[in-house]
Amino acid sequence: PVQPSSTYVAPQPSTTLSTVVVPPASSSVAPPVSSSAPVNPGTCPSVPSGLGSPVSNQLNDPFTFHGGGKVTSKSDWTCRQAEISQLLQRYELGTLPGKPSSVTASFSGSTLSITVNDNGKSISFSVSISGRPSGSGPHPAIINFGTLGASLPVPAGVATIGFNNDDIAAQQGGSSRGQGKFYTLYGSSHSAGALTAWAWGVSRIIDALELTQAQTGIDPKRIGVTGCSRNGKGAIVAGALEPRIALTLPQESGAGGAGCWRIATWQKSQGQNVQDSTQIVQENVWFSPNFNTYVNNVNQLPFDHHLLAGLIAPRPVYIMENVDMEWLGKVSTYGCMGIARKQWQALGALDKFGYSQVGGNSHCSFPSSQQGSELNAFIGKFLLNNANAGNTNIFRSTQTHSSFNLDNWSPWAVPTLN
Ligand code: MCU
Repeated sequence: PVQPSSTYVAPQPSTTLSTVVVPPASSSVAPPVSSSAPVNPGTCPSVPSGLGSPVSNQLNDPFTFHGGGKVTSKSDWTCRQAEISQLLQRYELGTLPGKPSSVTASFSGSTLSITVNDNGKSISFSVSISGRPSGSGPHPAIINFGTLGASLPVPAGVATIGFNNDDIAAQQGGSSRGQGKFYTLYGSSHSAGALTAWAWGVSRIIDALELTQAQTGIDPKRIGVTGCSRNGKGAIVAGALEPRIALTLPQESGAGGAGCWRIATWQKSQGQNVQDSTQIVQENVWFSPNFNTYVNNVNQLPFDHHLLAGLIAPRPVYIMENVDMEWLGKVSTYGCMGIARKQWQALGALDKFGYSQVGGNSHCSFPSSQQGSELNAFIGKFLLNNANAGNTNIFRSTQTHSSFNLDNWSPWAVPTLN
């Protein structure tokens, strides 16, 4: 039987209190990295409007604000994350809309149906929840980008939520720009690229899980997100833009995901056949059209993807890459994530950062060498609440990468943030 719908209605100035369903506590706290949070919560420094000085042959300093001040505390870090989110949205990803005016959800069989009203329009989409553990729970779940099962093995005790991300924003080459339900709500010329639109969709799934917890048995505070390749780019961006994601698991996301633009450009100058910013915007609509202005001069960007990953810190992340895939940036993901890791280091959270690069497997077929002591440790510890699930401080590649020096590319100091 169809369960009764639950509705979250964001407080509107004109809405009387009696019609407002109070949002769950978790969503009433302004998330630090979403654009639905105030641009400058509290006492954060204002974000200068310009690009700032170019940064060449190194990655931008996570611990210096765009305006020049130093990040010296955890509360500074929260401000810096809000700033980085804003800069990424401005120059690369496009704008992430804030919380919609209403989200309604119902659960029937294994289908969670979600209706979103915003901007005077309405859309509906649904996700399937498979592998729900027996027992009342609540149980953790992993949102998988794509309609089929996850490319990685989801262990028992964890449900899988199949998210048809292409339904929210198409990714069928340049001519698919502005197609999908996100653009039905916000207009086909909205600045958001597909990655941002998908992150918005993930947020709506979590809104719906918060509303239907009694029916689904899924714990909205223990939600992981995964996807492989282009959908791995989606997973890392969702983890970055949605602070309610408890575990981010991007698989072989490569260029535009765990890779850094500057490192790919440098690899290309060394004659390597790696996907770079100039090529990626011609292949597909993952990024905002705003990004086109910068793809020929990525040194101008006040960020790179180590800072995209840093929006997740100190939440847990486990990044899987393939050492055989030069096109996907075997060096650019190694370097980018090796430097991203310093943000977890500054926060005393190295046990929540994993980067693992192995080979011998074809693209998106999960290698068993990453399963027992790595993936299962992350899922066990951070979704199944098993503190003894294993070591989750991982940084490894089966290749030496002697041509790339992590410290030369990150000459800035790493503070201890308290
Ligand atoms: C790794 O993601 C992409 C890559 O960016 C593209 O250049 C390539 O065409 O496709 C990859 C992918 O999504 O493979 C399924």
